[in-house]
Amino acid sequence: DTAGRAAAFERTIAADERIEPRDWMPDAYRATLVRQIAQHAHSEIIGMQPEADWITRAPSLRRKAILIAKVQDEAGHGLYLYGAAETLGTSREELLDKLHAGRHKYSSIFNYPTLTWADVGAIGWLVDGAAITNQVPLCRCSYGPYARAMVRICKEESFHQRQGYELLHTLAHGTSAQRAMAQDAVDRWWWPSLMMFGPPDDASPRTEQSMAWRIKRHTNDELRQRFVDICVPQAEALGLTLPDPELRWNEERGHWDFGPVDWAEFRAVLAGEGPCNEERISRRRRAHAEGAWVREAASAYAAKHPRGDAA
Ligand code: FAQ
Repeated sequence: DTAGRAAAFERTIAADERIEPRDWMPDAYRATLVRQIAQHAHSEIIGMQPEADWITRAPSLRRKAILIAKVQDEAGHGLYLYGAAETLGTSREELLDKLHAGRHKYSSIFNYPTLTWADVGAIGWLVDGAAITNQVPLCRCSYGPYARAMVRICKEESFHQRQGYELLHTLAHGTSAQRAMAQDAVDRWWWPSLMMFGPPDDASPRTEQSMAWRIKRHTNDELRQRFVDICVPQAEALGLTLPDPELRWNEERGHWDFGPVDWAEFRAVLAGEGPCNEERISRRRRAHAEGAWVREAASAYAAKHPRGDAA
């Protein structure tokens, strides 16, 4: 009966064990996971666009090869995540339709433009850095398939983060024009990276329930603080500054204090008014339409070669 199954669900959560696809789960738990995993998956594939703009303009063959591999990894992350959402009974097609119709969110960060080559470095260092800080705790999320997808994604994200850091380090130690380009990129990406963690705790409607279900393990503000604490010494090592005059070590708290985030800007980006919202979604729709023949061919092939047939 439902009461018994609900009790079993609660026991599994309380024991810090994993919920698996065939287990009973409350409808709201399922809906929350689909929402978060879909938003995450969409972020991965929309997130390919800002950096892909620099593939043809990468300054060397080595940098080009690295960037192609990184952008390809993001596509892979999208696939793991759409796969995790499928285990909850929602098809990839349905989720993509909602993204294309503007009914699903993706991370605010990908609505900002990549103006120079140094932005590729700043994205790796800050955006991938923020993503890892947020995602490492998700490896212990209560839903098994999402937690397992996160383990693999985090390993690849760490590599991406090092890539960005190394790129920025090279620019920061190059000519004065290269140094200025690196600093300008960090100035533009810093605040939007802090927004990736979501609204402040007192304005985050989802946190409490998601923490109770052990989907989230920390609040948005806790992770944002952790990220700031990680970045301050890294910026120093890079020889770059973070664009916040209020950054100050707080001995009592044992953390870096930082200035106020512009939440009005965050809300505007979520409402579709960021610098690149329209461009990102129209390019995604176009890519999907242009890929229709690939999906058709793959389905036709699958129909001709039943499961288990060697390709
Ligand atoms: N952008 O109550 P909360 C990447 C929404 S990393 C847009 O705090 P929650 C890697 C939120 O969904 C980026 N929307 O919600 C990469 C909710 O919407 P709803 C993706 C945001 O879920 C790197 C509403 O605001 N990572 O892609 C944002 O408890 C480089 C209220 O917020 C993930 O998705 C935002 N920044 O906490 C790829 C991680 N923040 O549905 C390419 C998984 C909040 O109520 C290149 N997600 N919202 O209307 C999470 O950890 C959580 O969903 C949070 C939000 C922490 C993002």
